[in-house]
Amino acid sequence: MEREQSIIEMALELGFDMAGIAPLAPPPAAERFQAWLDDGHHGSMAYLERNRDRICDPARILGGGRSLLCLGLGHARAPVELAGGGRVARYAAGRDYHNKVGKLLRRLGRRLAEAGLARGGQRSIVDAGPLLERSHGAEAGLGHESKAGHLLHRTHGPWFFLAELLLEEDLVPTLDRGTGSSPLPSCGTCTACIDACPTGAILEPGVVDARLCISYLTIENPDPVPVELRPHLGAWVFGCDVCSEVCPHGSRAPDREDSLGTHKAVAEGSLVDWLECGDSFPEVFIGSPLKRPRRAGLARNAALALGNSPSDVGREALLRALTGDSSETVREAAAWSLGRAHLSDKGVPDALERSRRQENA
Ligand code: B12
Repeated sequence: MEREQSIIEMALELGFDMAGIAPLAPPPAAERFQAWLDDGHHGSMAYLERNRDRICDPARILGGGRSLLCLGLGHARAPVELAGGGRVARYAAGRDYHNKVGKLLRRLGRRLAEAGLARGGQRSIVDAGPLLERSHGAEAGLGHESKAGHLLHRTHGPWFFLAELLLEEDLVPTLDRGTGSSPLPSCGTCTACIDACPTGAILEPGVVDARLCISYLTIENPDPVPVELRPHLGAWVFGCDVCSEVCPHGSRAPDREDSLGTHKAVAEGSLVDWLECGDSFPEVFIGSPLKRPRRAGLARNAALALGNSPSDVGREALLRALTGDSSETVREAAAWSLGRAHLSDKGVPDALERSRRQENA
């Protein structure tokens, strides 16, 4: 059996849902990526700017690297909602995928080396590495680039993670060998994702302005969420799945809830718990991707979501956060939510006035 075919079969046997080979060369979308950075669409994600050169020329990541084994793992599951309200992006509801996929990648690397299929050095990357994963994934035949910027797979639609093994082995790219999965039909005239995005973050097909994307605003952005965008966050407290949910290509994706499970903080927590978790944050969210925005970021998001879906218990928690939270960003988010949803409730205008004076003192 050919070396390339054996490598791909080994990846699938180990549990990946898709695998393909691309050259370890500049990604086809390198120019689009540079333009995206130049336009400032990355917001405060400085690591993308810092890694610009390596992202555009990934051979620099592994000196002597020749090939890129691109892999995908499905993560579709039913919508995830906290008890009492608050939505979490589906990929983040369970254990941290970086750990699971990272382990799988390293195991695959070891097996390939043991079988003599990948000699020399290798490096594994999941998400955080300096690589334009979707562009390489498309080149390796895993799927088709969508108007929302996703890579769409024939079966999993947008609901899969990408990961890569950089190899020194010189391998024939999947598409050159004519064995790549047949390409998906393109988005065609469908604009469901562009139309549905609550904040208009998809500026044109394939161009997402992260600064408007709810995923960025609730996960990566350490600052206050711009006031005009807050109502559009709705119930999203971590990430957003709207552009994936409306994509017709995702409707047949197999359910993978069991793969990462549901983290206790999601299964048993509420927006109020998340707003008030305080010093227990590291313990409560251990092993979960929800740690990414840190305690104040997640509490800020919970405060805003409570303002977008008012309740009595939410109002009491917001009043406590208004004066008691150690983060100015959280206190300010609580003030906004109380002003938006509870201004006519007894005691709220006074509490807001007192806190305004305190903040200005
Ligand atoms: C930074 C980042 C973000 C940022 C910016 C997103 C963005 N669109 O650029 C924010 C925080 C907003 C984000 C959000 C999400 N992300 Co993200 N993110 C990344 C990261 C780390 C880098 C992406 C990047 O460099 N963006 C810059 C732009 C220029 O690159 P790009 O979007 O990949 O470029 C492609 C498209 O724009 C498209 N394209 C460009 N022009 C055109 C023109 C046309 C006509 C068309 C059709 C397409 C097209 O082609 C480009 C190359 O393939 C990658 C991991 C990685 N290392 O690549 C994950 C990654 C892209 N994210 C991922 C996920 C799952 C998400 C979310 C769904 C999470 C969520 N539920 O909240 C959302 C989806 C939002 C969206 N519609 O993009 C997955 C995507 C998997 C997949 N099947 O596509 C990745 C690959 C992580 C992973 N390892 O699985 N993300």
